[in-house]
Amino acid sequence: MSKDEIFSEFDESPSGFAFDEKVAQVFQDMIQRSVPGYEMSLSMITLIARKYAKEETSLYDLGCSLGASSLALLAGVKDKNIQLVGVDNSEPMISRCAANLAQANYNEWDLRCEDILDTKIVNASIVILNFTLQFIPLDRRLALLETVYAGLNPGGVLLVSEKIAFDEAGIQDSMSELHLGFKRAHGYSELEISQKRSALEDVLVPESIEDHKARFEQAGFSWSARWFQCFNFASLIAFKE
Ligand code: GEK
Repeated sequence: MSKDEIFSEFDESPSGFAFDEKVAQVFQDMIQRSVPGYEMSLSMITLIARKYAKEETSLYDLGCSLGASSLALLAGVKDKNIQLVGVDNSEPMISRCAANLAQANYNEWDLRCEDILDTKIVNASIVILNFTLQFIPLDRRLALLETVYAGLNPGGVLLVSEKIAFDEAGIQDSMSELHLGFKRAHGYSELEISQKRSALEDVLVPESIEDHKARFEQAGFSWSARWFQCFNFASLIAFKE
């Protein structure tokens, strides 16, 4: 696994964060060292897939990156006749994802390099947005969830993992500090942390759990619940009756 050192040198003319070749190359290391609970959430996705994936349906991984969440889903449905649809608008991510799925011996998949806002969802039993919704402009998020809801079969679920925000300033500060501690403990320097934070400003926009739950309801989901949280990162499930 290549080490993420993208923000280690001082950049005099910084630009916004992009999922380009450089990021794709080190992405596995970057997400593991930046997102507390990431590995644990992937292993739970396998268990959730085991329960909710239905025969002869599709599973959609929206913002699939290198395929870690796709592989987690597929590990839960080995004995079922399921099609995986992986979508990402970064070509360097999608081409590596294809190689990773092939290496894991999964053949029944359809990988698309497209904007998830254009993805047609059909006959789905699970749709997953694993740390992807946070990159979608706020005013497009409801329409995306409505499309997901329409494409899910009854009994289907949407899984969403996100960086989250807190309404109370004290909690927000504490959770941000704990997240900083996590990054430091994983070897990121103060320069790397601050340069990445600036690059992600206005690119990654977190919302509160309450806002996510309200949007799920607005999109039509019957219930939703948080099934995992580590500091300011959480995973939710929303159910279509
Ligand atoms: C994992 N799920 O390892 N359309 C398509 N893809 C997009 C869009 C968009 N509009 N916006 C962002 N992406 C993965 C991790 S990463 C999370 C997902 C992170 C893609 C983007 O190219 C990137 O690959 C992914 O969403 C987000 O579980 O970087 O924190």
